[in-house]
Formats: sequence, C-alpha cells, structure tokens
Amino acid sequence: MSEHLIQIEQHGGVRLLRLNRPEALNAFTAAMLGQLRQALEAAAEDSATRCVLITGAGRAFSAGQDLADPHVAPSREPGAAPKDIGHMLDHYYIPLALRLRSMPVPVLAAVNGVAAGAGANMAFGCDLVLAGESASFLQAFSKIGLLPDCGGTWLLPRLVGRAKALELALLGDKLKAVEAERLGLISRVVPDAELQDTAMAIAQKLAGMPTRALVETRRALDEALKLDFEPALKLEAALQSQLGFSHDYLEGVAAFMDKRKPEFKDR
Ligand code: T3D
Repeated sequence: MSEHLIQIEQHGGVRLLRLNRPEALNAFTAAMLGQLRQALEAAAEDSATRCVLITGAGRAFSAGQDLADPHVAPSREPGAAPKDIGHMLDHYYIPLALRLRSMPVPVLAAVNGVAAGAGANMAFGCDLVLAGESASFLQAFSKIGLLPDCGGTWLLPRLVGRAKALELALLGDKLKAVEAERLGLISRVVPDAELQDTAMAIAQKLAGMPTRALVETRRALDEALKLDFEPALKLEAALQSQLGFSHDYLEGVAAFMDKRKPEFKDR
C-alpha cells in the first residue's frame, strides 16, 4: 500500500523516516516522493520533533528516480510523444530539496547501501551524512543521458571542488563510502553493523541540543558561501544577536554556571 513507501517512527525527539521500496532499491516514484515530502512537512510542524533521521530499508539507501515510473519512463511505442521530465523536477524534486535544506531541525542521513542519482544528492543535501562502510555513491545521471539534479550541480562543486565534481558527474563511477568521506562528501563512515545505532545516537544528541542555534548555524554557513568576509561577519552578528534573546541561550549559560545538564526548548 502506498502509505508504507515511507516508514515513520518516533524515537523521543527523533523522527525516523525510512525509504521503503526495498524491492527496487528504494528508487523514487512520484507517490514515494510525495509521501517523503509530506513526512518532512509533518516533522517540521511537530514541535516534539527536534531531529530527522533518514535511512533506507533493505540493502540500499536509494537508487534515485525509478526509471520504470510511468511519470518519466520514456514510451517505447513508435511515434509516442516524449515526456517532459522537467515536470517531475518542478513538482517533486525541487520542493523536496528545498524542504530538506530549510527544515527547522537538523537532518541526518544514515546511508545504509548504494545511493545513486537523486538518492545520492538527497543524502548530500542533509546536514550530516553517515554511511555504512559498504555504502556507495554514484552520480548515475550521465549513464542515462541526464545531468545531476536534486541539487547535485550546486552541492558537488561546493563539497569537493570543480575538478572532482566534474569527474564524479561525467564518469558516474561508484564511489565507496571511505572515499566519499575522504573527499568531504559525507561526514563519517562506520561499520555496517553499527550504522543504525550510531546514527540514532547522533540524532538523539542533536535532538537534545539547542535546535534554533543548530539551524541558524546551517543558515550562516550556507549564506557565508555567497558572501565576502565582512558581510559574513555582519550576518553572524545579526543571527547571534537574535539567538542571544533566546530561551536556550539563557538556559545554556545558566546550566553551565550551575554545573548541570541544560534543558533546551527552543525550536
Ligand atoms: O527522470 C527524472 O524524473 C529526472 C530525475 C532524475 C533523478 C535521478 O535520480 S536519475 C538517476 C536514476 N538512477 C539510476 O540511473 C540508477 C540505476 N540503478 C543502478 O545503476 C544500479 O541498480 C545500482 C548501481 C543503483 C545498484 O546496482 P546493483 O547491481 O546493486 O543492483 P541492480 O541489480 O542493478 O538492481 C536491483 C533491482 O533494482 C533491479 O530490479 P530486478 O532486476 O531485481 O527486478 C533493478 O532494475 C532495480 N533498480 C535499480 N535501480 C533502479 C531500479 N528500478 C527502477 N529504477 C531504478 N533507478
């Protein structure tokens, strides 16, 4: 049933979203992308959720767009009109990528296997990316006559520089998790057997932290990439000024002075 294309679990302050089409390596159909977007919206609106963790069911994270999905699969009938796959990007991938990047809580990806095409770029768009040691990443697009989407053209050169970004995008070769970590594409590689527990422990840690400060940190870093040094300093000051009025700042300093564990509440 379509309700199960994304499995949703709540673990304290952590909302776990599991991509759930293991028989097709969690390749995205329009229905699945719609459900993922809804799940992210629901997590964003739920004040008890302070971190989102995304992983995949089965042996893959996601093989990217489902190439058999009738929304995009080119018809093999002679004379059939070609489909505009830009429609899929406009209606599904772009809103999803924007939603991920602007979540009011940190988003962690636990990449449990292969992440290809939009599956890889969706993972790279998360705030932290953990991968099991047998996971791999590939920009599969060039092999089927497309270019990297779901933010790939923006993310890749920023993460690894133009030369390596072009190599990954043009050749479309599979990159092992350790190499992805070495290049700076992902945060950390862990043994496969430890991936889910480690990811949940990090997600729980993030959920206990001052959420607003974390989200503003993401914003400041993203904005700073577009700014000169002085405007970046000014943006830091403006955001810091707002955080200075927050409950969590008062609580953080008070807890430090009292030598106790802080109880952060802002979101
Ligand atoms: O089109 C638009 O809307 C524009 C947006 C594009 C975004 C994109 O993501 S484009 C890129 C789409 N993805 C790909 O091109 C990746 C295609 N898949 C692969 O290259 C390989 O399957 C993998 C490298 C991911 C994994 O290889 P492997 O050897 O571990 O598994 P496999 O045997 O190739 O696949 C297992 C099954 O999953 C197989 O089905 P079967 O034979 O067991 O019934 C295979 O057909 C299916 N599968 C894998 N990827 C896809 C898929 N089915 C549909 N769509 C897929 N993307």
